[in-house]
Amino acid sequence: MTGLLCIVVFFIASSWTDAAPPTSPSIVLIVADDLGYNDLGCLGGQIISPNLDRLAVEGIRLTNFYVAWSACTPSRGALLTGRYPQRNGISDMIRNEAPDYGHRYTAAQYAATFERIGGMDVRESTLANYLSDAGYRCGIYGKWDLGSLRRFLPTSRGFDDFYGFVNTGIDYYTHERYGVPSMFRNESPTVDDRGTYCTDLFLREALRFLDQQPSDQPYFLYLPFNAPHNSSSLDPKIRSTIQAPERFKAMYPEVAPTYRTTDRYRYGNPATVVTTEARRRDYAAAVTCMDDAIGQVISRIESRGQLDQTIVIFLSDNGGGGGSDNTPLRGKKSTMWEGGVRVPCLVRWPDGKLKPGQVNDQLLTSLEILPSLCSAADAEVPADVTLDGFDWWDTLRGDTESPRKSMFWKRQDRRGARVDDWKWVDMPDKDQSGLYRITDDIGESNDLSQQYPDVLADIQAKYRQWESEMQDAPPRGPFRDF
Ligand SMILES: [Ca+2]
Repeated sequence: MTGLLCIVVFFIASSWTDAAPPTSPSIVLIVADDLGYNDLGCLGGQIISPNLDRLAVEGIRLTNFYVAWSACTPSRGALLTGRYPQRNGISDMIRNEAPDYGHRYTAAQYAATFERIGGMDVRESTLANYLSDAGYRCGIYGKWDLGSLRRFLPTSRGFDDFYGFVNTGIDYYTHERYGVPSMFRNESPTVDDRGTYCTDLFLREALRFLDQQPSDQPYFLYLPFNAPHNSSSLDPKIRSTIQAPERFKAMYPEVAPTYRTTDRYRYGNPATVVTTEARRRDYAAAVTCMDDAIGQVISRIESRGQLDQTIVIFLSDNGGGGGSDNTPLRGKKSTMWEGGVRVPCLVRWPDGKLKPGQVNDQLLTSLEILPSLCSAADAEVPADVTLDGFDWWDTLRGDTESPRKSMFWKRQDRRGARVDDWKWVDMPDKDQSGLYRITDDIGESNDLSQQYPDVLADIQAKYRQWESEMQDAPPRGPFRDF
């Protein structure tokens, strides 16, 4: 061995063994897809989730926590930019609707569809950009959902490493969205792992990322699972459920029958679909499998002796959909009811002086996550970037009240607002609207718009003010005309 090589080997070896721990906390941001408000053991639900329960016992559980949109894509865009969907430009879904009616694209057709060419405006910066500039190594394993062209992919948005799917939903085994392959490794599509359950793949990649991590460098591990989103398969037997491995299904009571025939299937023909009971069982199994994967990630960090220095955040990207339990909330994914936008969130960071086992009922949102993580990481957000949230650590430590007094939602014609104790919902397409004192009526059952016209007028005025602020913000693609 030459002298130079010896020195290099010695240097690498010492960086693994003797190096000082990083001075900034590492970050693990875990996102479940369409998890119900009541769907973890620690939330009182029936689903087996010992690892997430442990996060709740050792961390803080947020019970008054909202995401910025009631479905996948804009919720993730807002999470990663710290900006309202209407400000960062991802104010609707990046997807093709035709597969919902059974259409199969040819490759040439698909290449020209919005699902393929749409993406988050390249002028937007992500949490990974800021953390990367602060010296973090950034990896994402799971659902990206912010564009599949090279300029939109995670490796163009601050991440060093990516393995996952680019679309808004997939079949858990084929990794296709309605027949279209969706899995990528960095900038390249891959079908190498076709046939393997995707939660297992994201776990495999997350562990690889951790094992390759120099012990003296902080990291950002973004782990957005597909589970427990509905399977995006054209096969009605698969599409009507949430796929899960047999060993996790076996942890729940057997259900029979598993299938039924329906003449009201979306493609217009009678179809064999999964029964409601089987769907709930499969959903639960998919959540338990995800929980198991999260447990293995936590164990690996623990075995490196760095768990208490690491910030671990878990949330759902929107309210529960099919198979979920949103009790006691009204409505589900896609709606402006609490069941669409209020989600479970857990935060663990002992070194950040977060007391274990706390339940925090302050009004907080996913817009707070980027500023909080950048603050903890000492990562700089340029002054000309308008953020819609704030650093939440003092609120989580119980030192201050949440500065947030309002939150607004817009999904096409659907509008929603939370101002102080009140919530306003307006969904003309469903002929549903109302005003609720949410702090007394979490289930949105008692419409007070007749009794409190002044409150209604005030919340609507604040909504219009927010809408006009979004309209006046520097415009971003792809949905706006500018
Ligand atoms: Ca979702």
